[in-house]
Amino acid sequence: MALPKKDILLEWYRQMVLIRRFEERCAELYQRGLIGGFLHLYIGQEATGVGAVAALGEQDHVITAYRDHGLALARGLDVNAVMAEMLGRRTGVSGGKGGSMHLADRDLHMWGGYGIVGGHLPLAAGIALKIQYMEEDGVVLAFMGDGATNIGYFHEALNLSAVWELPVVWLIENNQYGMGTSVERASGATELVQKAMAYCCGPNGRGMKKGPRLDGMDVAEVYEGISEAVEHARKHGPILVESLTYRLEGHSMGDPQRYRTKEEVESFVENGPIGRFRSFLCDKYKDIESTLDKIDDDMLKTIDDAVEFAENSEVPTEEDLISHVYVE
Ligand SMILES: Cc1ncc(C[n+]2csc(CCOP(=O)(O)OP(=O)(O)O)c2C)c(N)n1
Ligand SMILES: [Mg+2]
Repeated sequence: MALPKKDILLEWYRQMVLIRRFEERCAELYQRGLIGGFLHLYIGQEATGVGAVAALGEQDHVITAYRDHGLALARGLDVNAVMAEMLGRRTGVSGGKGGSMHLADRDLHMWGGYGIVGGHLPLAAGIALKIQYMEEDGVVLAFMGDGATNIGYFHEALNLSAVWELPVVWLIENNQYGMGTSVERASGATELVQKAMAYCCGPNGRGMKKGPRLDGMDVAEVYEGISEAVEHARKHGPILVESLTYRLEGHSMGDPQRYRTKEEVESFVENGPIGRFRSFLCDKYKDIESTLDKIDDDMLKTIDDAVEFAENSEVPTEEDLISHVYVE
């Protein structure tokens, strides 16, 4: 597959920097008590989210677990409204009632943000069943962590998607840990994409396709791999893909990280997705550095503006507490 044009590559760079700066600022706001509840950062995993979402069309759908800020921004949710949601404001994408783990937008087919590990996977199958039933063209891209592949919901959802030949790309973001437990300590199979084999090879070739293990730190490789997977899902049904990545911050804020060494984390910082893509762009295009610097500056300003917007927005009212309980 040919690499997309320069303006698209620059857009990927912009999105990855936007996500990184957004989350660094969220960490500060959390320390200051302006963001409450839990905060799970996506720092280190940006290439997986940006590359994978870039492979989708408008008709397609995204669903994920609680580590959802990067995917919401990559899917094009307004950065001001996402920041407002983080601060629990009325102008937030979920009216300030969802917060960090529930970033959703119906029009953009971004279904959120779920806190129960694996709990969103049957929902992904349900969205895909609706697409199939209504004879629509969409595909569901369902992100999950490595830890979620050990949960019952994962197996139920994958099984049904194979039986019904649903248009789903199941994407495991293998960041090597589920909270403080490494993949080796939690999963019988450590090459997680092998789990597709339990649901492949049905009658007449029906079933789950075992997809690739992608280098999740390389945005272009993820884009290419997920583009092919989306095409497969649209034509033939479900496919399981694994993206090998790394969470550079703790599981959530306040994680003492006793389960890994500083040296291990450092080795991934050096080879992080943004620096790596920046070097790639600088090698490929002469004189691009000033363009990248400008993007860096613009994203800082974008985040400043988003925080200002959020801080100046009102908090939900008492009436908001009981709104959106039933469909109106
Ligand atoms: C059913 C359930 N069990 C346990 C938890 C507590 N918990 C929250 S996150 C997490 C780890 C999940 O790891 P993984 O799926 O690899 O996602 P990551 O945090 O690495 O993105 C656990 C066990 C939960 N939220 N839901
Ligand atoms: Mg994990």
